[in-house]
Amino acid sequence: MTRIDDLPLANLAVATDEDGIATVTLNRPAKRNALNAATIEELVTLFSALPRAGVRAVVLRAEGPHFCAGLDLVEHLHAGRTAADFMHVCLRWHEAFNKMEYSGVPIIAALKGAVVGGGLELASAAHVRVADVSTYFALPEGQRGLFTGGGATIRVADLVGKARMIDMMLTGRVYRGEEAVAVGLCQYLVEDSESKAYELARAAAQNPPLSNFAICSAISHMQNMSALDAAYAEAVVAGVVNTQGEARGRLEAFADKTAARVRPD
Ligand code: 1HE
Repeated sequence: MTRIDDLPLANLAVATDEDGIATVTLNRPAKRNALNAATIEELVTLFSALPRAGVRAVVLRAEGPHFCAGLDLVEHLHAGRTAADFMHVCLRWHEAFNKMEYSGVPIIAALKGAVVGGGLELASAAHVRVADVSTYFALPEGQRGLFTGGGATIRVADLVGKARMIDMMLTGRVYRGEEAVAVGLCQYLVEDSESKAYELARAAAQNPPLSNFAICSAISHMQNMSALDAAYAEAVVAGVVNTQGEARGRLEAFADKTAARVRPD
């Protein structure tokens, strides 16, 4: 088992509680949690170790009033990167965000303030997004003379569709509130995104880890497959998950009528 609480992190902070809920904090509020190269390396390190750390769910939150301002534009300005250099920067972003999306551990993002550019790419690598009334989403790359490089063409397009993503990038359109929920940028809009994120993380943590592993990795993998291969992979995954010991006890509880029934609130 890997210990993640002791990892040498500066731009992130991590703490795990006794229920196995890890809190990962973007901890660069003076720079609005802009993603510099060092922060991306910390995300790679952390999310490489996290699936083997016995963590049952993650709340991804931020210090300060903004979730994340995206690419560190000042670092990028001064770094004098070549095209090849920036391609490698993007590959590290992909490494970090793929580690998250395919981790097999539920990641619930507690959003607030700006979730823009690379900040939206980061949020879209989480499995559930919870916004509050201060949260707003944008892809200002076009206005900055840039293009997305952290997976937005895959994940944001997947959330909102190609036409909306192109509109956001061309015109700087900002989504917030109920409209952001309606277009798929977030699944919840609440007063307090952090407390809702913990509530969701604790609910997810009640599921057997093997079920969550399948939910938080297999669905993403299957989206990369042909329908025929995805159906085959689904059968294989279900064969393993649906015959696990932890399922048996839950099925017995249903059969003997001690398990909770599915009801509307
Ligand atoms: C930054 C960054 C940043 C703030 N890189 N340093 N992303 C953007 O285009 C968004 C850019 N940021 C903003 O629009 C605003 O900063 C915010 C709306 C997020 C916040 O506004 P505000 O008024 O609270 O803060 P501020 O005064 O603009 O910034 C405070 C400090 O944070 C300041 O540093 P200081 O040393 O002068 O105090 C800013 O420079 C710093 N800061 N945002 C660097 N993004 C893989 S490709 C991905 C491509 C993209 O992500 S493009 C979208 C980039």
